[in-house]
Amino acid sequence: MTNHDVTNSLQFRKKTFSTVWDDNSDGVEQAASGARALVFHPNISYPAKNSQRDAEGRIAEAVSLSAALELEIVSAKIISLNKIRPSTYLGKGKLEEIAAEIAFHDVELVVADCELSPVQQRNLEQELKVKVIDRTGLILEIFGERAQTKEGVMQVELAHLSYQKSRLVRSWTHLERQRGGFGFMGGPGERQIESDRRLIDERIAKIKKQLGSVIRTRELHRDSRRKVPFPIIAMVGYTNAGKSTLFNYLTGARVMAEDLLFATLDPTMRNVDMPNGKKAIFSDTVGFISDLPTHLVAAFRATLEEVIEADIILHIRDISHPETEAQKSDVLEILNSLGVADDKSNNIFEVWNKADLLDDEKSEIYENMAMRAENVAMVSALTGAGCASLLEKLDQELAKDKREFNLTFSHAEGADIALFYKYGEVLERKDTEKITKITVRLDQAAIGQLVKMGKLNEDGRD
Ligand SMILES: Nc1nc2c(ncn2[C@@H]2O[C@H](COP(=O)(O)OP(=O)(O)OP(=O)(O)O)[C@@H](O)[C@H]2O)c(=O)[nH]1
Ligand SMILES: [Mg+2]
Repeated sequence: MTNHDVTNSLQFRKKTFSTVWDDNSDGVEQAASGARALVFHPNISYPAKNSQRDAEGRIAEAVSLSAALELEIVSAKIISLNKIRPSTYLGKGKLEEIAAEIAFHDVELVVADCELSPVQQRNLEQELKVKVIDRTGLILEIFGERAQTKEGVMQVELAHLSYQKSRLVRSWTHLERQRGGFGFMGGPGERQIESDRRLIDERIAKIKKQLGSVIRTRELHRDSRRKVPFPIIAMVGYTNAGKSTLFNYLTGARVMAEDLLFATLDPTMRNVDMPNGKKAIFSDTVGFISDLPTHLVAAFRATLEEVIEADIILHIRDISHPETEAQKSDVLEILNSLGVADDKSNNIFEVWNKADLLDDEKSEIYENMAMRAENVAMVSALTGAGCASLLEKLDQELAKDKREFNLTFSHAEGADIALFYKYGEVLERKDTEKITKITVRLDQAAIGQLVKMGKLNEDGRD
């Protein structure tokens, strides 16, 4: 096989199970959507992990993830385990139980809500005689389906490749299957692994280079945004928290908002007219999830860079979700790992969304808490309740690092006055026959720009 062939076969194909399915593309399409799936979540008694979540919540999330791929879930199970078997993950008894379910429900695919080693995946497939996909594989597939922009597609492919690379160890791999090999007959030889790894590395390097130029374009855009000094408000949050719904409500955009995990992948930005008469740029982006594969976080770093630069990080939470606290810690953990923020960061503002779903009692409790907290607003993105007050609070928040200047202009300086109107918030204006005096509130970005233009110095104007 030539280099070219393998590189092509590695190309991330939309709407396919490229990690788990054979190379029969026709069958792939069919199997991917509507495949009859069994989903299981292993509940491991030791070590107790992530105690904030219970197994019920976990399996519910795994089912939602599977539904996001349009699988037909015919069975969802919590499987209690004392320990993980290195070879098959599950013990013999559990395997038999699952095999019986597979036969009974005519299952075509097993979704394991955990991380499987390549060997475990292979052995499970051999034992159960159906395809097996783990959590990372599942999320990668969803991302692959959602990616719309060139950048999104590249990022997902990058994530996919590093995932594949990490699995090229003494095991049968997708690559080998695609080669038309008899995957179940044993692993590829060392030389084969080496050459696969090299091909993947080459492809990774190529994508990184392409992504690099996208990132530079993005930086140019960001620079030009800085020249129009509107503050940037980056929306982050757990998947399905309602980011896109809120974004659409505030901006009048029509980003896909659905009861679907990872409905949004590619970032979108839009202006919002704030109550103070100025604009702010809101950005909607990919949602987070617990145990987000590190490959994915890394691949989406460039996208999330907007978040790093944001004036305010707007953390949208589904306050009606039974695991809203666990989701919050997951989001903070990911922000932390990206070097964006931690729970002490003072530019995080929480939006408690889906307030309409709370019962009266909870609603009152949360409302009181939100009122006392400085950086919290309770809203319903669906009905719009609380959104006006959210924007007011964001205005106040943005005003925090602003400074007020009292400036005097001659009548010949009309253009300069207009400039201050554009860049800042004119709080007061007095016109006399000879001069105009204004009090203007400027944020740091605007001050920087105006100083650069020679229209302002730290004490005001010359
Ligand atoms: N009842 C109610 N439902 C809401 C509210 N906000 C969002 N939803 C619903 O929650 C689901 C998810 O909303 P999205 O806006 O797509 O969520 P998201 O955070 O953008 O999700 P991802 O893009 O998947 O990360 C949709 O079915 C929305 O209609 C709300 O305030 N109240
Ligand atoms: Mg969304």
